[in-house]
Amino acid sequence: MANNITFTMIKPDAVKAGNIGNILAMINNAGFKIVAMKFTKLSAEKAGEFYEVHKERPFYGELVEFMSSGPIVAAVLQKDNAVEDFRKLIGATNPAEAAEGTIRALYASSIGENAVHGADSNENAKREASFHFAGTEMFS
Ligand code: 3AN
Repeated sequence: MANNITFTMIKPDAVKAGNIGNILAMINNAGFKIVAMKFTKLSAEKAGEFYEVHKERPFYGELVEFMSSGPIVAAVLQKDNAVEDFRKLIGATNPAEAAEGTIRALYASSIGENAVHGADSNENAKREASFHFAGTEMFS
C-alpha cells in the first residue's frame, strides 16, 4: 500500500481548454485506477495551503493565483509505483522539456500553466490525497 497511490490535479488551464476527458483517458490507458475524484475550485487560501512548501519561491503568488483562478479536477490514482510512473506520464515541469507523448508535452502551455499536478513522493501523495479527500471518499 505504501507506494501504490499518487495524487493529481487537472489544473485550471487544462479544464478551460476542454482537456479533462483527454487527460483522464491517458491516465486510464497508462494503467492507473481512479480511487477518488472531484470537480472543484480551490479558494486562494486553500491553494496557498496546498502549495505551502513553495512559499519562499518567487513564483508562489502567481501559482496560488493561477490554481484558484478556475475549477480543477482532483483525483487519487492507484497503480504499482504510482508516484514515479505518474511523473513519467506527465513529463517535465516545463512543457518545452517534457518528453514527447507526455501529458504536459501535449496539453501544457508554460511552466506555470502546465496542465497537471503530480505528487513528487509517496509521503506527499498521502498528504495531498488527505488534503482533498476524506477516507470515506476514496474507494480502492
Ligand atoms: P512539479 O509540478 O513538476 O512537481 P514543482 O514542484 O517544481 O513542479 O512546482 C510546482 C508548480 O509550481 C508547478 N507545477 C508549476 O505550476 C509551478 N512552477 C514551477 N516553477 C515555476 C516557474 N519557474 N514559474 C512559474 N510557475 C512555476
